[in-house]
Order: sequence, then C-alpha cells, then structure tokens
Amino acid sequence: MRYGYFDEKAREYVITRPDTPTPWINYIGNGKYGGIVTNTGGGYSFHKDPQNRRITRYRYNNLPTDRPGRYIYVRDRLTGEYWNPGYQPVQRKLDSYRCRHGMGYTVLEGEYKGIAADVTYFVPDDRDFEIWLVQIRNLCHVERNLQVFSYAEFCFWDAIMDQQNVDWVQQINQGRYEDRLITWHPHHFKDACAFFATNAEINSFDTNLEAFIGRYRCESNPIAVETGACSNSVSYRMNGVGAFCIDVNLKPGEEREIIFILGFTENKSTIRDEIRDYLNVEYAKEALKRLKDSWEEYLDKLQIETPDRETNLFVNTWNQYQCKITFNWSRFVSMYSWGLGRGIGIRDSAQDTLGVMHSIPELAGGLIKRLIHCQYTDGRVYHLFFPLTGEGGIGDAPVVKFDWYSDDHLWLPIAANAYLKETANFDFFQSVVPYNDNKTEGTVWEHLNRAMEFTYNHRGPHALPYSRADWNDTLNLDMGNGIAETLFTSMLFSEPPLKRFRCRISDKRIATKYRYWYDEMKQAINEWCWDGEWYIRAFDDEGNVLGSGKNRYGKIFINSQSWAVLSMVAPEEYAKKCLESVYRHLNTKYGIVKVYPAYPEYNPKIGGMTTYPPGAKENGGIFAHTNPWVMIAECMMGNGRRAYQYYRQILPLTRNDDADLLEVEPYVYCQNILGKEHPQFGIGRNSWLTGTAAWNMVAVSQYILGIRPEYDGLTVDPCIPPDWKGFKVRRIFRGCVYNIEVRNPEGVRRCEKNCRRGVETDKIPVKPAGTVCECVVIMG
Ligand code: IFM
Repeated sequence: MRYGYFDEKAREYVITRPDTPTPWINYIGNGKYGGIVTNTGGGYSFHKDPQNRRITRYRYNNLPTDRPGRYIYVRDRLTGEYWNPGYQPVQRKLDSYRCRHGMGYTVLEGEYKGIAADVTYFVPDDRDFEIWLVQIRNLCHVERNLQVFSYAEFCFWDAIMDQQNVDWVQQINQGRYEDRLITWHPHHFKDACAFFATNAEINSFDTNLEAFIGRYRCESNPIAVETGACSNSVSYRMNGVGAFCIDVNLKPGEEREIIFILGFTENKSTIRDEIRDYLNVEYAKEALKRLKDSWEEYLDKLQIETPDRETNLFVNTWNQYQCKITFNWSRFVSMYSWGLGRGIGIRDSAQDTLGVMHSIPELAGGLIKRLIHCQYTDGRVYHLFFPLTGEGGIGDAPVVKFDWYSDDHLWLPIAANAYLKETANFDFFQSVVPYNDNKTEGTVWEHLNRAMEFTYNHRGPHALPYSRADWNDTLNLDMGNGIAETLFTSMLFSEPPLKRFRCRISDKRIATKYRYWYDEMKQAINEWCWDGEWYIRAFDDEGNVLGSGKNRYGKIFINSQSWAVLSMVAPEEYAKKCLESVYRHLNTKYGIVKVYPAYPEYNPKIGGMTTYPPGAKENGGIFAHTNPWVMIAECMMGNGRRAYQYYRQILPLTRNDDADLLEVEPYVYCQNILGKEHPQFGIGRNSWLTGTAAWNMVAVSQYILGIRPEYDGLTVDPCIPPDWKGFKVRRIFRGCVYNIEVRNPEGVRRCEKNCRRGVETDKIPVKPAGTVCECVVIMG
C-alpha cells in the first residue's frame, strides 16, 4: 500500500490518505524554536530545548495515536457539522485530503462539502514563534456561514514535570487574554510566557482547556466547537489552551485567510511588537517564501545527476534535509525520543556535522566547539547535554549505569578533521574553548589531544581500549573487573588524528607519538582480534571473546569489519575476507543486520543489547546507521557494485509502495529495521534523528560518487556500479562552483590512479572563491 508520493519539483512529500501506519512527520523551525508536525496535524512545539521549555503538549503512548496537535476546526453554523482539514481529531471522512511535507513547512489540505480549508505551518525568519496560515474557500454556489476554531494545548515548560508533578503544575498554570492574544505562564514567572495570537476579529476565546473541551469529552468533540462558541474562560489553574472562535461567512467562490501565531517570549511586553508584521497575511507569505529560498540555498551546495533517479531525489533533497534536521536536534526530539531525557548527544552530534559539512561548514564548526566544551579536563566528554541550560551528563541508558563511554570523545577529532578538510581553516585548532568545568580552558588542538590521550591511557590487557560501552550503547561488558575491551573503539582511535592529522603536524615529537600509537594499536588489533574469517568484537570482563566463530550467539558483528577497513588497520587479505563475511552472514534484502546470530536471552555479562528480543535494535536488527560504514569500506576496496547494492537496500523511498511493512516515513532514513530473526522482519523504527542520515550522505557523495574534500583540493574518486555510464555533480567548495562530469565509457567500477583525463592528478586543486570550475573525469 502506498500513502503518498514525491513531488520532486516542489521538494514535497505528499501524503494522500491520513491513516498512515505511524504518524508521518515533519519538523518546523531551525534548531531554536521548533516543532514536530504530523500528517494529521498532531505534534508539539518547544523553544530551544524540548525538555526544559516545552510549549505544547503531546500524549505519549496514547490511543488513538497522535494527539493532540495544532488543530483547526471548521464548523458549519447551519448544520452544526464540524471537521478538521487534517482529519484529526474529529476524524470526519473528508472529500479530499492531502498533507504536503516540504522543507521546513507542512500544509494540510482538506475539503468537505464544498469547503476547502488549508493550513500551512512554519517558523518564519528564525523567530521564536510559528505561524499557522489558514486559507478557507467556499467552492459552492451558495453563501456559507462557517466558524473556524483554533486549538493549541499548552504544556508546563518542564515537560517531565508536566507528567510527574501534576499536583504542583496544575495549581500554578495561568492563562490570560487581552485583545486577540492569549498568554500562558506559571504563576511565578511574570515576564516569560508562551502565547497564542490571531489577526482575525474573534467571536470568543478560551484559555482554559477544561472549559473548551467540556466534561467527559475530548479533542474530537469539544463542547465549544459543538455549541459554536468558546466561553471566554480565563484559566486560574489546571490546563491551558489557545482557542479562538472566528466567524467566517463566505460568498460563493470567496476565500478568507487567517493567521494564528504560537510562540514563546522572555518578555511579555514585547509580544505585540514581535509578531505585528507577521499577523499581516502578505508579510507572512513573504516569510514563507524566504524560508523556501533559504532551503534552496542550503541544498544548492551539492546537487547530483546520476542514472538513478531515486538516488538523485534522495541526495538532492531528502537526505540533505534530514541531515540538517538531525544536526539541529541530535536524538533529542522525535516520535521515539520525546524530548525527555536524551538531550544533545555528543557522539551523535559530532557525526551529524559530517552530513552538513559541505553546506554549512561554519555552523558545523560552531557545533563542534560546543561539543568540545563538553569535555572534562581528563579528555572524556559528557555523553549528552541540554541546550537551554548547558548542563551535561551521562543520560538515561537502560539497565546498566556507567560514568563514561569509551568512544564519545573520539568522534570529536573525526568531526574536526572533516571541518578542516572542508574549510582549510587551520586557525580552528588554535581557538580556545573552556572545559566543562568552565575553570580551565585549552585550544581545540589541546582538547583533541586530550581525547586521544584518554583512550590511550585507558586500555586493558590486550592493549585495546577499556569499555563500559562504545558506539553501541547497549554493549555493556564491564562487570567491575575493569578488563573488558572494545575493538570498535580501538579502530575509531586508529582513524582520525593518528593518520589524518599526522600529515598536518609540524611538531615532529607529536607526529612520532601518533605514528607509534597507531602502529601499536594496529598490531594489537591484528594480533588479538583476527578470528580467521572476520574480526572479533570485544573481550568481556572475564577475558572471553565476543564476535568469534567459536561463540554460539553473536558470532559476527558488523562494526569490527567495516571499521577495520575505515581505520585501515586491516591488511588487504583480512579486509577482503571480513567484508565478504559481512555479505555472507549479515546481509538481508532490507539491509545488513548488526550481529548474527542474535542473543536469545538477557545476559547481564553482555548488557543492554540482550534486553532486546532477537532481531530488534542492537540485538540483530538492521541498525541502519552501521550500513553506510560497510558501503564506505566496500568503496575503499573498490567494490562499487556491492556498495551501491547496500545503498539501495536501505534507501527508504524504495519502500514507498510497501509502506505498511516499513511503517515509518519513506522520505527519511530510520535508525533501525527489524532484522531477519524477528517475526516482524522489515518494520522500521526511529525515523528522522539518526546517524544514518549523515553517514549515508558521506557514503554516497564522498565514496560512491567519490567527491571528497581534502585539505588542498577536491578529490574525484568514484566507485560506482560498472553499468553506470557516468554522472554529474555540482559542488560548491570554498566558494567555487565545481561542475564535475564523470564519464565511464568502458564500464569500469573505479578510476585507476592517474588514469583520469581532464584533471592533472586525482585531485582538483582549490580554485578562487567566486569562480566556476568545469571538470571532466573519464574513468578507464
Ligand atoms: O550509537 C548509538 C547512538 O548514540 C544512539 N542510538 C543508538 C546507537 C547505537 O547504540
């Protein structure tokens, strides 16, 4: 079953029926004020931090699902019938329905008995509020007397407290009204408030949710809408709502436009000034146009034209879009992590910078410094932090508690290296950033070195990094002996400054140290961790091996194979063998599973991953985040066909017609898909905020198409399926537009070194900003 289609020209995904298997969402806002909008108008809003400053409420684990949201009710005064253009919450069957999710905006369009109503939701110009632009048209031949009601259910700003301390929260909430403006704030806050406003003449309003809904009713049949008037309630306690009732009489063919604005301010007295312009419909429409233009500018930095239309669509629009949303919100706020407890993950955000580095390198560099600020003086980092308060910590890992992860700090050099390659701004190394105690500070370079030193100084009996958990949050081997070791972190450690920065370090002593560390780690890996056909995964806290052919379960793990190649610690023979083993043991038609066979039961010696049933999440699920690492490894080994096969396997839009199985949105990557050992093989979960977005962007653009930024130029090193006759890439790099055409007349899968014609070497040198560089590369 399909629920929608891609409108390529408009860069929209258009949902044509409201009953999607899960709510299919979009994000509005730019990482400051923002919100989630679902295809039926559900979702919630927040300001800077969805945990500490929630604006509207959402009912988690609720049935019916996806409530409440930003609702518009339309009521016919003659018949008393009422409905929503987005179908929910009234659920009246509409004569036509569409949800158009675009870049930073969503439009719900519903038609019922000759009345067409659209609502467009977006955040204008990086402001601290969102606009709901309502357009309502009379398609009939007779005049229609209608009413429009709005509904925004306020939340106590501390979203956890809103659930936990109902006693306190519901005594202190205050809702007030004055001249088409509703404000909402706790009693002890005098200036800061959430607000809801309109430009229309109103019939009536409600600030109190109970008054609007009525006793023993819900959002589907609010008493106010049913009776055709709000009760002008002032809310002295309990729950709040931004509800207006507006009378709309429409002659045949007539249209009316209404603006609602929902937002947050630190200073109540400035609200009217802040929103005045945006209450003008034309001004609001211009703001929407500016928003669309800014997304075009963002996407314009990289555009591709390959023989695969679906790859083009994904890279040119949806994958890049998802990368930015993920960059904004890390893993904090989605339909799976509700903005409660997760915060901004350090390892996650460091990886997210890789997906946007080509388009917004300066913002990415800024985030990297913010992450570096989360470092302790000993070199490790918080696991996550909260953007509003700056507080950091270790997070909410289930089952097993520990105080640091072996890998978090090691993602920082990788991100910094990507920033340097994109910008060549080596002064970045010299920027001074405080440590998380705010008492001491160091240059970025010092911070990165401390990260490396921390790992080097915390190693176990095989000279591999000690581990409580690594990238795999749920592989928790530490039982108190302090000897569990992780191969993944060993490989991560071997990847960045050790090899990449070495060439930039003029200080011979440090360069020699890194060379030595790298050789030492590489030797330990190959001495202790090669299992014959693949690399093992770890040593547990009793010195037993995980991820070996000798194990009954968990024989082979994906990450030790891909990272053996990425970190270049594997000799060629081992690299080939371990990638072949991935294909043989782990690959499925929906993607590569993370481990096989999965663990059948909970095993405290292995930890959180065994809390999942076989085939789910980290226990044998298709953890999509890990798949692009295998694609990159295959490209590094010259296997374009297989890399592309892996790429297509998890490309979400290929599941558009099979949406009942995938369940989640076909326009973005999801974090995990239930694996082959699960009875529901193929179902996706945790769409949107996942490292899958950034890493697929890197895999397809930098390895399959092979356009890679280097300190001193742009490498063109494609590794494509041999039947591709070529492709084109438009890439803006350090201000120069590179129009690159790759031709593959002989059907090869990879350029041989120095074989290219059209460029002198395999690297296009840096050209002056403002110029255009035309470049033809012929594979052969
Ligand atoms: O690497 C983690 C990520 O940080 C959060 N989601 C799960 C991944 C694998 O455990």
